[in-house]
Amino acid sequence: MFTLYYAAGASSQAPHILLREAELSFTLEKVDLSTRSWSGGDYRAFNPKAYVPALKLGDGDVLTECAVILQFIADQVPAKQLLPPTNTRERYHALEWLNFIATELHKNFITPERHGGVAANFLSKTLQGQAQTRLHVSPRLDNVNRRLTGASYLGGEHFSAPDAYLFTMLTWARRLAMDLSQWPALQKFYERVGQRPSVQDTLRVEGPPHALLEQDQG
Ligand SMILES: N[C@@H](CCC(=O)N[C@@H](CS)C(=O)NCC(=O)O)C(=O)O
Repeated sequence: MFTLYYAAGASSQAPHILLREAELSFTLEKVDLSTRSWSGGDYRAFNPKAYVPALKLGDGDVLTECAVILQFIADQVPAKQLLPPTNTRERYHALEWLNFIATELHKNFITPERHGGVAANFLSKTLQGQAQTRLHVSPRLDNVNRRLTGASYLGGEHFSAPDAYLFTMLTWARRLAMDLSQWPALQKFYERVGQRPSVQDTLRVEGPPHALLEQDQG
């Protein structure tokens, strides 16, 4: 049994989707990132990095870092091919995507602003910060759009772990008012993946993310 520590609409959405794709048994613990607390008290006492996702394993061990948690989940159920087998060229290309999404998309979505002096990984809540984010992220989305032109998923025709991560990044793009129709393959991917039962269940269970308003400096 696994426990996923998450916040609505945060990067933890990707492992949430993948746990459902994997049909693994898991429970959810919601973390309030503004107060860094959860039903068990101070979240930092549980995860000193203070961010989500974190995945608690059956033996009490805790895994962090989204791209690694996704690999762990996929490797629990090899038959579902949520990642290609190890030591294959396809596996390395899948890892290439996980790394690209983590370092080129995820990190570039995170604002350099520091909210109220608190160093935290959040999307920008100011119009200026959001404009800067769009500038950084757009050329990276061009690259993903190129890959998806003529392919249904990042690995080809089969949904796999990087697709869950990319989907979450595209929800962020939309929250930052980026019009996905400028990337036709990305737009189709977003609609295709958004129809998966795992994604619909995840979105329903998590509920809406915090709104990003200029005046909301939380
Ligand atoms: N390096 C981490 C970053 C995770 C991250 O940015 N989490 C954000 C939500 S998407 C968060 O929890 N921010 C709150 C904070 O930094 O205090 C990963 O790849 O998992």
